Amino acid sequence: MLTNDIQPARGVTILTFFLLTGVLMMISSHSLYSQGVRPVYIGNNYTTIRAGETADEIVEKASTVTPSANQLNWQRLEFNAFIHFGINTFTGNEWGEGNEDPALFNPVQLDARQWVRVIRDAGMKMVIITAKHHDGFCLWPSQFTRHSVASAKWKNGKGDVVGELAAACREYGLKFGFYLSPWDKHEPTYGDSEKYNEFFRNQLRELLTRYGEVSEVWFDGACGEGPNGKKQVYDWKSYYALVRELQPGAVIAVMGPDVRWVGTESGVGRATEWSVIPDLVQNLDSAEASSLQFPLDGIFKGHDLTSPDLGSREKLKDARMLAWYPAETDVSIRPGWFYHKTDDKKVKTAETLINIYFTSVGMNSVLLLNIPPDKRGLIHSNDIRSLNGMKKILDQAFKTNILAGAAVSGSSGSFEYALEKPASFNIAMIREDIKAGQRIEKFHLEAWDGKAWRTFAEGTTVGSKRLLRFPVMTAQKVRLVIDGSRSDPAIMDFGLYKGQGIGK
Ligand code: FUL
Repeated sequence: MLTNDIQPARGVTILTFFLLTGVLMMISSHSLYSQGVRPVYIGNNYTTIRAGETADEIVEKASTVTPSANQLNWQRLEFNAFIHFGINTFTGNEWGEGNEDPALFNPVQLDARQWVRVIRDAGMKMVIITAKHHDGFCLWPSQFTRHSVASAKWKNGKGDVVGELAAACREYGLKFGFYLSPWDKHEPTYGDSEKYNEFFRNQLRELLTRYGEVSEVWFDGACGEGPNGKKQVYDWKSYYALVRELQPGAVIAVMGPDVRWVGTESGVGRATEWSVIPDLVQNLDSAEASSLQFPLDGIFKGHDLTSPDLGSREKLKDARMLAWYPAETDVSIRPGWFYHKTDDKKVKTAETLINIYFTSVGMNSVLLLNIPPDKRGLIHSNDIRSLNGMKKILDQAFKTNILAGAAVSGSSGSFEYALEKPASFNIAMIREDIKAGQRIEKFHLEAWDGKAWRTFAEGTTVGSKRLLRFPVMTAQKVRLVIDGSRSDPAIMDFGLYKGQGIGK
């Protein structure tokens, strides 16, 4: 019935158990559902707090905020690729000046199909490319500037990197997205706010209409002075409106209301990561919060949310509004975002990538791993080696859920699993059914040692996915105990695995 739920549940699911045994389902309904039958999942990703609501009522309310359909589809992708590629690849810069000669751009062996194959084989589901970085050089032939591939030596100015990548994504069944830097150090109108906003919307429209389906639009917040010494004032609302009109299934990330930057570029997310965040808006009373489908667009105010605690009870108690605003963890496989030959020996190892996977995907976040193609226009073999190594470890680790087929019993806060014989494991995976909201605040895992229950792992939030690593345990009976929850927990999946080379 929920057509946007694209991920089949794995292993033994607690929800299934409750349905089968007739125990009362623990998911409370929320306002949109109660209005009648809906053919598709819509979500309820925004709510306001009325004067006089108590701290406990606000917490209860937070547990009923759910992802929008776009946010849910995005969250289920789990692991995506970032591609930083452009004039910097040829100058050796991380940030260009905007005055680089476009003729320098000449990736003679460029093969976007190789990128997508490498990315697909590593288990990633979407590719997001820097269509334009801060230097203003466009990887597609924009009709609004000459500072693009159209002025490059590559393919005598007839090439289109964005087009080749979008086609390769379609061919291999991956989603496609783009990063577009509003800050443009080349464009002469930058700083002349109205003129530049028009220019930016024109470029955005090209990208949203020429390349088929777009699943994520990534707006960077960096904003410098224009050549006239004036600071550009971005018209975010008009950018969002264009994305919604032309690609209504895309999420708008970072300087946008759908997806939040996790706050670091290290690959390490928060051990306590709430997807429901208070007070993202500039003016709650604004009448512009009117779009039923995208209620935040008119009032959202983009800013970095980097503090370690964004959504605890303490943060919620004075909230005026609450929204589902999930984290994306962007990190590069190399020291920089762009390719530099001098970094060839500094590519992150498979083991480091595994750690990053556990501290991002395993901490209620989507991982956006940057893999910058080199000057040839290919992903370097050192990067491929690390990615393949990582994939091998992940495939082995998550192949067998030792709880599959186990007998389950329990009550609302404790779920016990009895295996046919003792088994060993060193990873736990827990997933909440976020279509019902994020609720769990604290949990622990116990194993029966023949005489007593012994705690072997614990955590705080769960959300879309929580992964825990611990020294190898052997047991025949284990249980998951929920120690704190904002309302009745709705757990979709619980699994135990034995992984080799998973680190920690
Ligand atoms: C930042 C940019 O300044 C970096 O160059 C990079 O693109 C990163 C993903 O976002 O804001």
